[in-house]
Amino acid sequence: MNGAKRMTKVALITGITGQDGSYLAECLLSLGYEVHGMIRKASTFNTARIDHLYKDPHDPEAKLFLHYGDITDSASVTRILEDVEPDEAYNLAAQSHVRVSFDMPVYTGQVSGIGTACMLESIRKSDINTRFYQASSSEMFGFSPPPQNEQTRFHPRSPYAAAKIYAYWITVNYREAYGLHASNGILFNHESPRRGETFVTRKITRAVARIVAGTQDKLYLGNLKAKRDWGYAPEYVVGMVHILKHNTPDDFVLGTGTSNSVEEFLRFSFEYVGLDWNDYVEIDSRYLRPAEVENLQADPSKARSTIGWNPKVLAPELAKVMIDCDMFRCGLKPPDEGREILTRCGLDWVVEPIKEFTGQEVTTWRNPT
Ligand code: NAP
Ligand code: G4F
Repeated sequence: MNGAKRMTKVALITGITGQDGSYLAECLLSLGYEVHGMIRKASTFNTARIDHLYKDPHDPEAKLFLHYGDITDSASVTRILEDVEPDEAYNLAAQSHVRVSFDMPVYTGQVSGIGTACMLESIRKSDINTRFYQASSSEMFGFSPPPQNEQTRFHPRSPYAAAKIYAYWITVNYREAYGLHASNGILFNHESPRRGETFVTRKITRAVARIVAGTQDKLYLGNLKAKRDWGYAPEYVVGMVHILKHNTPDDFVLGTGTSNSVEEFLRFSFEYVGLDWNDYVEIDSRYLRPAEVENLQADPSKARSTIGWNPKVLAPELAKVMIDCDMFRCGLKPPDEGREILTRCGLDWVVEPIKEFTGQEVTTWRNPT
């Protein structure tokens, strides 16, 4: 059986090419794990966020291994699980864009909902001793008023949220029915310089950099009144690891406990570079959603008291970290307060793999836990 015969811990990450997958891979590698990731076959390269971690598998130093698969293809899921025999499996794969889920409701259900059942059933059948993490979402709370915690009623407002609620409950079900060590991390929004460009924070910070660079005039957005509990993604992947280290499988809300509107995020992003957002932002109804989640704010007290997880970076600082990085990417000299913020928060182990940002070719991490 896995685990008993190995000295090195082995982790499998689905969604390793995404924002969280890349930070989680770095985090686990820095903790000495051998990390395996499922990647999708695409006609173009989709590994930009993890390229700096990859070494040829023939290199004796290689600790990161990639496997082609798809979370909806149970044959590939089973093959990878049986080959890797992970001690820990982190299921981060998803169609994760809420607005897009209204355009692709069936596909979103297959990937973000049924995909989780594929993983769990493969683990159960193969009898591998694996701790399982499911990337659940605060979006599941939907209409329920804040603060939201593990007891708050789910009321989905999108096909994405409905799919994630299925995934949440199938994870609980496999824990209760088969005794799997299966846990849900119910994560509130978390962002970073690696955030996809179509999520609102990155859309804003990228636009700020481009406006300063003179390559963009306007920023078109949807609902500015919606409020979110925005945290810093590298802190959340440490939370994921803590959730699986906890000997009792359980469900945990991770969030900062604070909340800001999109309009507030706009204000402090533009103010960081001395601009007024009102001069640049226009509303475009194509970015409105058929149903909206208006107000998310975590009550993370269970995670704080049970697994000792306590995030430090709040939205105004997060915006600065992201803008610094987006300005470097545009070839600009940013205000550069981000680095100091991360050091003050004890997060100087996170270094973006952007040569201009760090002066280094690759990410270097200290042990993050
Ligand atoms: P992301 O950047 O969109 O990454 C999603 C990952 O899933 C990518 O690696 C993507 O691969 C992969 N994927 C998509 N469809 C797949 C399929 N059919 N088979 C295998 N892999 C597939 O998302 P993220 O922000 O890192 O979030 C990670 C997870 O946490 C997601 O499940 C998301 O729903 C959940 N979550 C995120 C937040 C947040 O604020 N970030 C909050 C709560 C929950 P490609 O690169 O090939 O597209
Ligand atoms: O950045 P968003 O697209 O994130 P959203 O919908 O909250 O979802 C993210 O967080 C979830 C956790 O709660 C994750 F589960 C999910 O995978 C994803 O990571 O939108 C945030 C808010 C929304 O209210 C949206 O209506 O910003 C509003 N918004 C306003 N204008 C916009 C825009 N969102 C986007 N993406 N683009 C706009 O132009």
